[in-house]
Amino acid sequence: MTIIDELREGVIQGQANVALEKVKKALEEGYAADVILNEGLISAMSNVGQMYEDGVVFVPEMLIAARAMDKALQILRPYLVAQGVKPVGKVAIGTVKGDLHDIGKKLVAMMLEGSGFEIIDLGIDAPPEKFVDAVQNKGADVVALSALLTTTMPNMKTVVDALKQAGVRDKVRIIIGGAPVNQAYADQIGADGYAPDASSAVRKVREMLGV
Ligand code: B12
Repeated sequence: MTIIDELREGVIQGQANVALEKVKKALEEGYAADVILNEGLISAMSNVGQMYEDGVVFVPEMLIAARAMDKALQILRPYLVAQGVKPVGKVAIGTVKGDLHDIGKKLVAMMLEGSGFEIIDLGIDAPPEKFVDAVQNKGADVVALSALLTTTMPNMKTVVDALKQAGVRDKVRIIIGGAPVNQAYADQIGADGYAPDASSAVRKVREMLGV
């Protein structure tokens, strides 16, 4: 078993301290940061995503694995920057105005980050202007909207409309998610797509950007 295999296993098992230690060791052994990212962290998270889809693990295990990945990524990030590894795309993600639920949104953000995307986290209760700003001034390629309440779902459409009004709708792909929404709702409000969970969100965003 190589150090990369051990790292992958640590993330899959959600052992943050193991993941941290293995990333450090892999760097000491001379592995390039992008190899550690792709063959260790990203590979582990896509494994976890698949296990979730297959019903082998559930939300808590996925969250714990995502946290382990996140910790390991904090060590790796400066090395990735130094190596000039470019993110595969930039995603601005937020829970729409009026809505304070953030567990699902965080999970989606972590899985996307674990898959090589740069994340602009706009937080909870995010007004449309924040999404517009992320596209206009921060170079977001994708806007990802989360809502958990039937009463805040309409605020997703408000964001789509605000992006249109600001003249940037064509520059960006929009994906929505959260328990009360579905593909039909995405179509209805003029979003580009919907995903039911974090691992399919990664697949959908990749598909949208062709990466
Ligand atoms: C935890 C929780 C809370 C916590 C939130 C804490 C936090 N930091 O997030 C607290 C206690 C604060 C809370 C408050 C409220 N809540 Co609440 N809450 C929940 C609960 C139990 C779990 C939500 C959750 O975290 N699930 C786990 C995550 C992992 O799943 P998820 O959010 O669905 O996310 C996944 C997918 O949906 C998807 N996804 C999510 N976002 C996105 C985004 C994109 C772009 C994509 C692609 C995918 C995606 O991927 C995620 C990962 O797989 C749900 C019940 C439930 N079973 O869903 C009720 C629930 C959502 N809450 C509800 C209600 C009513 C409220 C309150 C109004 C209660 C009150 N009277 O005060 C307030 C509203 C506050 C507000 N303004 O937002 C209702 C909503 C009913 C409705 N039809 O609108 C629910 C359904 C409970 C119920 N059965 O009544 N809540």
